[in-house]
Amino acid sequence: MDLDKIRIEAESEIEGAHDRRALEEIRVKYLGKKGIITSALKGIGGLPKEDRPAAGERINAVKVAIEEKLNHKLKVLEEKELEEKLKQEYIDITVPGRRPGLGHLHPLTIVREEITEIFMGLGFSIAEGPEIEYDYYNFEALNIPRDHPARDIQDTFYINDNIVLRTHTSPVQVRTMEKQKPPIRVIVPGRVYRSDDIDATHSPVFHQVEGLVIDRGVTMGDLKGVLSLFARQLFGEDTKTKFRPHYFPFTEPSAEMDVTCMACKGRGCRVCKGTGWIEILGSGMVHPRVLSMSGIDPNEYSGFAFGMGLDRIAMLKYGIDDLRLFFENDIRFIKQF
Ligand code: 2U9
Repeated sequence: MDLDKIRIEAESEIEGAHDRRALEEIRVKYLGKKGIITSALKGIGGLPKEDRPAAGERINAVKVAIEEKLNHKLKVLEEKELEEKLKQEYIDITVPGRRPGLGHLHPLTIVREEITEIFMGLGFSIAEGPEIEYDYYNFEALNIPRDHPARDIQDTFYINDNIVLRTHTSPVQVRTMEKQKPPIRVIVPGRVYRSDDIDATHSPVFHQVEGLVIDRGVTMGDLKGVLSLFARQLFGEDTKTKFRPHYFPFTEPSAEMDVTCMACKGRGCRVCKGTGWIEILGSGMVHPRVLSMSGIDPNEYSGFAFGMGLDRIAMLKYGIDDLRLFFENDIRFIKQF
């Protein structure tokens, strides 16, 4: 048996092993139970007695050499495997992160906040109340009797005889008057409901901002001053206002306020139908009967109230021609504001 040849062959096989499995196969081939070296060692017994020690020594030397070579190669392969694994798991921490998509305020939210900010700057606080409301707060307490056309079954969503979906945010002011002694300065933004068919300017759900001021000696002059200042802050300093007499059951006298058309600066255009003016809100001095029904003495106190459609104002401000866009939640629309 040519031990040198075995050693050289084993060493070259070890050198050529590409992975740990191949290396293990080589180990079994030479050093396993039935391996070449193991068999050689077993074969020593068959030699003449005097040759055995020398043969044993030579075979062992080859065994040790192969073992060392195997161990060395194992280390090399383990290092190579680790390196490859690390290369695969490498994370490039310098790659710019992926920005999560940011949300965006709805145009109605933007305009609502703008309006409430203006009134908060004038000392108003924000009041809120239920959208499902008693008939009493929505109608009766606002001087809208049972037979009033505003109560028409066609306009109002009735839950039952006594409960409705509020048709305006006014019941919140009634609740405020019951709870709070004057002076009262509240602004009431909220969702309201009317049984309208849907088109470019109507929706069964829409939004209002209403306000109420009550104190001793409040006059129509205060109403005009506050609402004109509001219009100038919302639409720009050179906005003019005009008050036209109107009728509401809950205010007396009542007036609608027009502002110079924001689309044509008052010159006359399609938006203002050539008039140069746009109607923006309703207002009036709170009806004495409304005050007394909520426990406020009309001989001691007076006040004014106003109401505006938030959807309509947002449409005018941004030049949106279809109300339905507000409710469709198309991100391409929302993102423009
Ligand atoms: C109380 C007393 C009085 C609220 C008012 C209006 C005039 C008004 C409309 C504008 C367009 C509603 O969205 S709209 O259809 N509102 O014109 N609202 S005065 O008056 C009140 C409210 C509460 C206790």
